[in-house]
Amino acid sequence: MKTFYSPAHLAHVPAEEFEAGRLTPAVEIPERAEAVRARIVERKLGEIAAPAEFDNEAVLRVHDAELVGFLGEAFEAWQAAYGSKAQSALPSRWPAPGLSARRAPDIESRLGTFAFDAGTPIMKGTWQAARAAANVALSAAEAIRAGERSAFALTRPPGHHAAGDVFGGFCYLNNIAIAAQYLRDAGLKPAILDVDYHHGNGTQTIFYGRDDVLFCSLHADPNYAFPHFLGFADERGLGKGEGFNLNLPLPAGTDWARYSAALGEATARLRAFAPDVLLVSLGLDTYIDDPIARFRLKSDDYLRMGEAIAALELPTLFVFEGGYNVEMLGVNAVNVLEGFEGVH
Ligand code: OKP
Ligand code: ZN
Repeated sequence: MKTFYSPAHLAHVPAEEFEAGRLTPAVEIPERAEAVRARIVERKLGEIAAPAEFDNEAVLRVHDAELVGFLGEAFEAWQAAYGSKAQSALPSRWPAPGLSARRAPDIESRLGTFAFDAGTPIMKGTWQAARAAANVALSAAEAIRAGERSAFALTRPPGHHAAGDVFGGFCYLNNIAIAAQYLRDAGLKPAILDVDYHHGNGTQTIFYGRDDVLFCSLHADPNYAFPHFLGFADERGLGKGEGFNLNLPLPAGTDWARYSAALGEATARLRAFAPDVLLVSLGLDTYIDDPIARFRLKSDDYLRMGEAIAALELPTLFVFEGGYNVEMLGVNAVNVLEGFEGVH
């Protein structure tokens, strides 16, 4: 399987996030993608290619121009307000219901309007990294469009929490949604399967009113897990999109027995949709020793996951999302890809 990868992610180095009432060390760090890259090389999974440059048009099919413009200029505006030592733009107030999101020009107002959490810093290299990740996903999508059976977009930062007009959850641009829309615009019928531990609220929101892109997600129940405000089982889509969004929230402690049963429900829905192409939001934070999550999948389970995805017999684009146990992240991610390929 061919992997697409850009070193631009190395310049996006979050230091801290605001979590549990204090600043804690960041977990969405460059070592994550590098661990996966090293394992791909070690296992000789296939070529690792640089992405092509895509212009903003493909990004703007999914994201508002206002959000894209803001992400491109936020760091400079932050330093203009707080000085050159201020290295992480993080919001600390939001236009909650009852307040008005008028998008005043100052950086705090704009940050609070466009971000939905305080865990997603905008730093010097953030925009370049996020934009390169979109190119990585688009390049992998183009490979599939041109006839490849599978491809892996080794994207960082991740994307599935970013919606058309907001960013958060370590995500700035929704890489998988941009890739899915690109394939849709090429005349294909895409379905998205999100196996990250966290609900892909951004991806859901982007396609919620549509019947031409199916979104299926297995994730930690938002009653106890991030992103808290979306991902419930009764969210089934809106208008003509009704029935084209499937959420399968799962309890803390979910192991492979429980997980694979839910995966079976998702694959049944995917089959019924009869897509031309499958896109997988590949998060590995379902791992038993993930530092921020509460599922109990083991490394071998990821081989089974890859096999279950391969059984759909669709051209498949894997897009990297979360997973924070850096030591096992490469093994777990590549296990899914090797399980898919039947090499193990
Ligand atoms: C991004 B991806 C919980 C921390 C919550 C945001 C998590 C974003 C996960 N202790 N911070 O879906 O892996
Ligand atoms: Zn996650």
